Amino acid sequence: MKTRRDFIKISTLGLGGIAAAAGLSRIAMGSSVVDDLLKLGAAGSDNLKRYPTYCEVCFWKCAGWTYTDDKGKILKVIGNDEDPHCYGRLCPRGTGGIGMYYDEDRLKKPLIRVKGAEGDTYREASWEEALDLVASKMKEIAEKYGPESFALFKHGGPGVHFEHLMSAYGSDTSAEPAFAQCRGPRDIGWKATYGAWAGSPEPTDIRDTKCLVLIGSHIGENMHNSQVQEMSDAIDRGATIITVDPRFSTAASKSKYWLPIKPATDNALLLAWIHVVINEELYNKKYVEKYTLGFEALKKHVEAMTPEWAYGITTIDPELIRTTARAMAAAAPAVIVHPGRHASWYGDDAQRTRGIAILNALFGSVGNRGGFYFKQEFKLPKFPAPAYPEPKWGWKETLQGKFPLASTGVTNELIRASIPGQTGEYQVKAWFVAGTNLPISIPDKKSLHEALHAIEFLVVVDTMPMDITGYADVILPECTYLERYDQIRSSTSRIPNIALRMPATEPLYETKPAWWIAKQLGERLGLHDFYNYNDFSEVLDWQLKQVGSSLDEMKNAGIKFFPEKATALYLEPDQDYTFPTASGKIELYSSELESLGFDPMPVYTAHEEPAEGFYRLIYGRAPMHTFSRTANNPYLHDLMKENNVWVNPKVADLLGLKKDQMVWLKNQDGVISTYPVKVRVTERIRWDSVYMVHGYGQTNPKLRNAYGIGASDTELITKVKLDPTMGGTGMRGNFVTFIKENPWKEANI
Ligand code: MGD
Ligand code: SF4
Repeated sequence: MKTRRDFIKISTLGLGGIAAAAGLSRIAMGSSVVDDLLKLGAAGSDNLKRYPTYCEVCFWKCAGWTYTDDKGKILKVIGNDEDPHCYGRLCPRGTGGIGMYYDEDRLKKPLIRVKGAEGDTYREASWEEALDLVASKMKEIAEKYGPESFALFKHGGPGVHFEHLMSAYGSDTSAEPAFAQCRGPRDIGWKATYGAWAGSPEPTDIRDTKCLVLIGSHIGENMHNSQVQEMSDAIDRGATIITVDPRFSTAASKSKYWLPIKPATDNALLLAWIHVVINEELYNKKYVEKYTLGFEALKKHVEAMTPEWAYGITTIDPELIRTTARAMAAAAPAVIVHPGRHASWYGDDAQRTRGIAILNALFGSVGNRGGFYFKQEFKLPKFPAPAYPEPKWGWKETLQGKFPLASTGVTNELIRASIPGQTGEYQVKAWFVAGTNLPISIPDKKSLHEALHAIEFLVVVDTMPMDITGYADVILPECTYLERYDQIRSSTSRIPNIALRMPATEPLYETKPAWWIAKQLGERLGLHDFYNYNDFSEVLDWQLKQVGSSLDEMKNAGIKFFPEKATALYLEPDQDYTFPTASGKIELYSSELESLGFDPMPVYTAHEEPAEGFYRLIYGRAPMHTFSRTANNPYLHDLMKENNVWVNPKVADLLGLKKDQMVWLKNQDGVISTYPVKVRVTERIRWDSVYMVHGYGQTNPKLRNAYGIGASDTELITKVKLDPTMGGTGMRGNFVTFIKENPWKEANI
């Protein structure tokens, strides 16, 4: 049955034919995008103007300079030499960020859904009409159900502007996938141990480390800039790299030790490592005694968790477990067992991070050079505005008492709260979506579709006609990060610093910045007091002046450093230090977890195994793409057009699969990938698993580069294991098999 919100094609009404504005069209196939961009940028560089920005292509937020020629045409974006996020060099994605600006498929005008007997389409609208419609719907929903039932899903730059709008309107029913689909479980596990989130960027002192342990965190493919640069330096300095991954990843290829672990068994390896470190007395006795709580309980807990025990679970040779534990200890405290980033794998992910956090504590790496530094941050004062109204309920109530450690909205639970009858009185009725492509980023498509079908109104703010826009009632086109002001970046680092993003040129087409869209809506809702300025540059200038800077200064410098806070980066020998946990100590044994009914120390739980003929689906990143946001970027698309599915040669032989053969993947619930994907036969993946890069398989034909190319991992993730501590969606318990003949022949896909 077709539903009102079935995915529809965006109407072609008036949308085609606008060529890339400034003649910087598609770079020839096979050329190096970075070289070409630099050549373009170098031409006539005497007349170039530069404007500070920070990158939006991923969330490392590297600061850089956007260069334009004398006609205002954007030529290149390069790193800011002073910036500790990038050390003057953007990654390929950041360099190709101008492809977001030049993408001919960009959203260009506001669009409003039009119902029709043949199916729905979209028509172009003026900003006036589109904003009036959204504001009137917001008023209607607030009157009928209360503002709390209007939920915000957000991610990235636009998020903060719509968060302000929704808070002023009376709703804190909001969430972003960076929590429950990404690093939430990690941050909760870290907090239970050290009292604070690991955060972003993670305070890993890779620059000075002697040993870096990557357990499912594939730095190098997940191109977090300064981490990659520091890791490369560390390798040159002879640091030991240990990589635990069922796949011979790029990081594994640079490692002294590769532990090709059986997927879903990492907790057993961590516990065995802890066992060795304690049993062989390799731990930092002074540190453990001074700063930790629960050592004796931990010792007892891991007594039987020998490398031999772990071997039966992980398939890792016990001697290799011992050797790597000793290598870490030899480097301690300059050792980093990396906390990872995308951590929502198996549903016991906060506990896996606890294992990682505990191991670091035994080595004394937190607060020591070459381990983890105490992060420094600089907070700007908030621009004056009235207090937000107190919502009657919000994201927390939608959890209905579950997930007690969730400290921010849980996307999947807001989706559930949008399906009638699921959360009683806490019923979400409408969505505001900004900067997140939910159909590609949230697993369990069935629930997502049920929710999309049930809600009364959906407004999407995006730069591109991504899959989510196809469900919207109103689409509002935001300009790209190169064409707008946004909030000041004030992320954590070794030295407190801030960075400015400002427009390098006028927005193309009829696109507008998020701050402008939010302000326009706020004013239509009568929330004038929350928008006491004409232009967002006034907000930034006011904030900067409170801390002794100004917009003019930041326009010239791009980035500014402030003196270190009272807390130094590292502990002094024998220094007293209070960690922000309830006990003031690093909690090897967590009474908080225990009091909430969770294991106070991490345990190994066996996870479901694939049925015969099925292989565990694991997914990850490529250095030239970020999730789905770069899929259509002309420059980055040229660098990597499609994903492929990695298959071990033994499996390929068994099933008669050949290199580059197109296959469809079918999961344990009978869901078949919409599009086929090429087979890559490689020893670099274990026989029991297959691997693919996330972000492909876009279904909107308006994305002319990305449409129908590669397979979507998300659509095959129909089963999720929720982390009971915080609601994260463990996504790696799905299994696939191969289909060689087109299963969609009759459907003509
Ligand atoms: P994207 O798919 O890149 O990631 O989830 P999302 O943030 O949803 O979608 C970003 C959307 O923002 C796109 O529609 C893009 O066009 C839009 N956009 C980009 N720039 C702007 C802008 O300046 N303004 C506006 N308004 N919109 C913009 C990421 C999430 O996905 C995360 S953080 C992780 S770690 C998870 N990874 C992951 C995975 O690896 N596999 C699977 N299956 N699911 C995953 N989900 C999670
Ligand atoms: Fe941009 Fe690359 Fe930095 Fe991410 S790591 S913010 S994509 S330059």
